[in-house]
Amino acid sequence: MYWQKEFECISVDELRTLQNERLQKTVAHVYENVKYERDKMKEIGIEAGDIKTYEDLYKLPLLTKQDLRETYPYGLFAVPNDKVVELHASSGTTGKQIVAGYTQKDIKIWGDCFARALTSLGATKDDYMHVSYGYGLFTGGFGAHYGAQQIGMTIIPVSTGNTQRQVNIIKDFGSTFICCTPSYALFIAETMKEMGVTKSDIKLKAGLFGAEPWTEEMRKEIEEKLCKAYDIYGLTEIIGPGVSFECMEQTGMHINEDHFLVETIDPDTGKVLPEGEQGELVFTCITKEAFPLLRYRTRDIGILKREKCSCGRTLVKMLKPMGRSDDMLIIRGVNVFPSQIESVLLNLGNTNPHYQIIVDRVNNTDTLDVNVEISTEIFSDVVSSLEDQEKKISSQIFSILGISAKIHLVEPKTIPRSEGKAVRVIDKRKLH
Ligand code: DLL
Repeated sequence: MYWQKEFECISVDELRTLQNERLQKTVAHVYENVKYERDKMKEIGIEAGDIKTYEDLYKLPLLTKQDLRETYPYGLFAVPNDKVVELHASSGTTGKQIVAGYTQKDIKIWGDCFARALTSLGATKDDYMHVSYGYGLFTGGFGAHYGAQQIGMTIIPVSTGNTQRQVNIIKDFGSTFICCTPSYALFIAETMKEMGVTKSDIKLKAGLFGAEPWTEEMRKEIEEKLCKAYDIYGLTEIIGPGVSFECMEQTGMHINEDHFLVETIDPDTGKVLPEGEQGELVFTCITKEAFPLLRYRTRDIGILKREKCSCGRTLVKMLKPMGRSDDMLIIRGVNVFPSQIESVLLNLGNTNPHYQIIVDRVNNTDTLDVNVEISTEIFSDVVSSLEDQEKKISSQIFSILGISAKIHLVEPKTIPRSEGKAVRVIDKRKLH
């Protein structure tokens, strides 16, 4: 099922024409209304009229989080305040928050983007949409809400927290779709088990999970314990959730390319890479009015795949982001993404997907410790062989990453749960 078939299944030629038209219009809008961007363009000797097609994109300067901080809070807004109907923000881990503004039209576009994700999974107005993303400045709750609202689904805006109550609501209200972070989905499943609620007691058909990286192994766990699990991606700076979404094929997320142009670049040199090569994702908004960022560097590392999808959509797919280039840990010189460690843990079975990676520096040498919860059954059964298990995990990590890690198997429920994005890494090194 499609929400806007004419755009989701558009031919590549038609798409390019549409993108070029929209790009020209947006660049002109930004050039006219955002002094900061205009100055940046002038500095390198270009003006709006120089950007005519998709191929000219590379001429535009790249925008970074630093530019957003320098213009905090409204310096990159392209419309006056009376046209802005809503603000969202992302706190990030360091520095000032990023503030994004929306006009009424931008909100409609956002809703359409999320509605495409939901309809691709078969959602209709007969469905009950359980939203456990946080409502507030975070874009998760409202993005899911606006999408479901456009479809006419029955929205249950639970937001985060009070997980037992969430389980009761899922069961009693008959939620058929759910949205939350993948780590919270597992927490809900765990709570269900404790409450004696089984999968057959609930009606969930599918969940749209995102806002943090997650692995195929984690998908398997969620599907076993809760419902079919689909990925959804986005970031506050571009629009929020719905920049791209997974269809039922589950082989990557279709980017809503009629709204957002995508490039991959080499994160070190900024050079544009050919489609299909792994690199940093860069987005350009071509329909937004209030906060239309041009060539925004996401720091997310991804791969683009343009191929015929069995769902009929022609929109390019991005493979699950492997992590962010700024979340990447460099441990004893080796680049490590937390998701690589997660894969090892979940592949081994009998560990829970609850873990924390602790990096420190002792006597000028980086140390890597991983606390991992194991299931209750295993913990009480094999206490004597815990050490063997720890060694096994450590040697797996060594064979994949080439660095040694100290593994600590810990009792179930000792690693703090998060209702939003999980905190997977504690870096105690004072390197910044
Ligand atoms: O997390 C928007 C969102 C809400 C997306 C709900 C999906 C669902 P921010 O808080 O600005 O916005 O964080 C954006 O989160 O740059 C990625 O690093 C990461 N991220 C988002 N979705 C995914 C995903 C929201 N599906 C940052 N897989 C992005 C991996 C993701 N990482």
